[in-house]
Amino acid sequence: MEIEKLREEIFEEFSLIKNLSELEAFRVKYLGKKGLLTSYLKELKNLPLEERKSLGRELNELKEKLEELLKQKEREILFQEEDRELEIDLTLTGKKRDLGNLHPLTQVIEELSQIFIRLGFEVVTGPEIESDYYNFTALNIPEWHPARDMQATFYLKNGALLRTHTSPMQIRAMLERTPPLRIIAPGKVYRCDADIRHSPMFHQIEGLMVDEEVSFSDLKGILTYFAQETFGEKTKVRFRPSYFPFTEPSLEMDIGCVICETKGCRVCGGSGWLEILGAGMVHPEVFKAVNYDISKWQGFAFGLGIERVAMIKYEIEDIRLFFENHFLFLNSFK
Ligand code: 2NL
Repeated sequence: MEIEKLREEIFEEFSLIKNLSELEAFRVKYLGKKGLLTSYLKELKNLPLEERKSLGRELNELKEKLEELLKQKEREILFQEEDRELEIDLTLTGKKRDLGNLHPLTQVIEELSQIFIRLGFEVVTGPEIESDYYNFTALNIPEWHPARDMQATFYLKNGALLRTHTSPMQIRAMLERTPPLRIIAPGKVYRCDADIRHSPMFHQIEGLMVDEEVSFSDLKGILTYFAQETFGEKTKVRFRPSYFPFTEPSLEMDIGCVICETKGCRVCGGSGWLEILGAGMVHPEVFKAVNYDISKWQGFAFGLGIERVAMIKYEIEDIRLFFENHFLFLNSFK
């Protein structure tokens, strides 16, 4: 047997190994239990002593060398495979991800809140499940009032209810603080009602200002400023006398129709005006309920529906669009 030739052949074959399975086949072929080198080594005992010595040394050296080379090769192949997995094509274009946006009603709540924050009002929020006392009694809403009816208000089994306006939050805030105060209370409210203009859940912002000298003209000035910030500086406003149990005197504010500018059209039903909010001077009975001295403190309050403002601002005809969450509708408020 020519050991030189064998070595050359083995190394030649070794250099062609490309992957782990070829590597394993090679190892079995030469170094396995029945491998070529293994059987040569076993046959050494049949040779004369001199030959056995020199050939034995050479075969063992070859075996050790191969074992070392195989270990090295295995590591090389594993590294290559890892590299291939990590390969990144830096010339690829990036993945475009759609950005989300706030719900249109959330956007309107934030916009209106900002207007009042600029005027020194603070935002307060609180529970949607309320007691009869905070939602009605403290607000001077009498027992016989239709709002207290089962048909108008959602009652819970334990006698609590879903707030029908955000006023109870104003009561809570007045009890927690001492005047002077300026607060707005935005949030969800609930009424037993559903058609194209009513949703059983909708949103309100109420405002309340209490100080030693707060007049009806302060109220009119602030509401006019609010209307012009929200609908444009040329927006006309008008005030009509009205009635709420918790204010006296009370008023409602209209704005000149945003479509026809008071000429009369389909949107304003031909009147030229759109109802925006209700307001008034806080009723003495409400101040008594929170232990404010009515000979010292006066205040005004107002309340408006967020959906209504959003529908006028964005010319939306059906309130249900806000709650159906169609992608095309929501995406148009980016
Ligand atoms: C409307 C009318 C209004 C109030 C809400 C209020 C709250 C307290 C005391 C007095 Cl704690 N008033 N809130 C006053 C007048 C009108 O809302 O049409 N809202 C949609």
